[in-house]
Amino acid sequence: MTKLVIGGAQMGAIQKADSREAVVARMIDLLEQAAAKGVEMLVYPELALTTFFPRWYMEDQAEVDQWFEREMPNGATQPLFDRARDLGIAITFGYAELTPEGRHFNTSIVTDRKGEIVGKYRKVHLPGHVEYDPERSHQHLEKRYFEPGDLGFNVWRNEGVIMGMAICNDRRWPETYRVMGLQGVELITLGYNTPSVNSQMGDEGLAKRLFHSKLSLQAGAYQNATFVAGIAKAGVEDGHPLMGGSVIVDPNGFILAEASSEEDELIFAPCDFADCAFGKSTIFDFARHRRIEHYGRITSQ
Ligand code: CDT
Repeated sequence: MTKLVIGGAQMGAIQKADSREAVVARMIDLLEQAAAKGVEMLVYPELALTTFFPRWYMEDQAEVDQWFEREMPNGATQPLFDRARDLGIAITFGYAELTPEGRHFNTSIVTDRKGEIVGKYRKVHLPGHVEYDPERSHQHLEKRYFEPGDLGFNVWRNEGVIMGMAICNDRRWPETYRVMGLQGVELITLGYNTPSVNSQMGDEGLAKRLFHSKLSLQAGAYQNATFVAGIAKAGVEDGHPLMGGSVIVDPNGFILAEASSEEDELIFAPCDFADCAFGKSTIFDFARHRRIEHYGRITSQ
């Protein structure tokens, strides 16, 4: 069974005016810090290369498309792939993907330790709304700019570990974890951009939002006997705050490492993937204990 040191590269704010090159330089700095700690796989946030642009209402498609990547790697991100390969660190990060057919997805990729992309995921659960909503304190227009992912929740055997990806709002849905759990997943990586305030309930409070994030990640880990790394983009982006709270969770649901800031910050934890076996072979042995004859409503409505 494999052991890997898993790192989380929480990122602080990215302003609208920040170039891809400047952001990639920050990502490489976090990669160097990770290498110094012996990290073998590093997890970056959702939409890691840009500001969280779905907060901005745009009508001009050319303006929207400037936030999207047409290929991966590309000129701006190649230095990150090169340095990761040189350091022998597998990486996963999120970005906005514009396909050759003109389709728009909120995407993440994962590489092996040689810098080769081995998996791609496109965000399934898109929160927010399509049109400008004057009732909200801020906009969350993911449903306007992306279509729901079309690849499902796949897993890959990468560096000896069965890995899968999810993105931000996916963490709040038990189906996300279970579909990967049914494929034997041992590590789920997930990046997020979560506003610190609820656009429809201003006084909700940061503590409650952090609690719900951890509750989801920890429950998903425990109920599927898998490690989970949930990594934030945090900080104040052009006046709009995003929460931190990045965590690495073990298959018992315990937090192994947790970020303390809303800045660029490395967290890491040595993970022994043999620790997934007990839960998967006992209380969460799905083949023995699930009662799927009672689960039909989950997919029929
Ligand atoms: N990026 C993302 O999915 N954020 C959502 C915010 C939901 S509020 C519309 C999240 O679940 O954290």
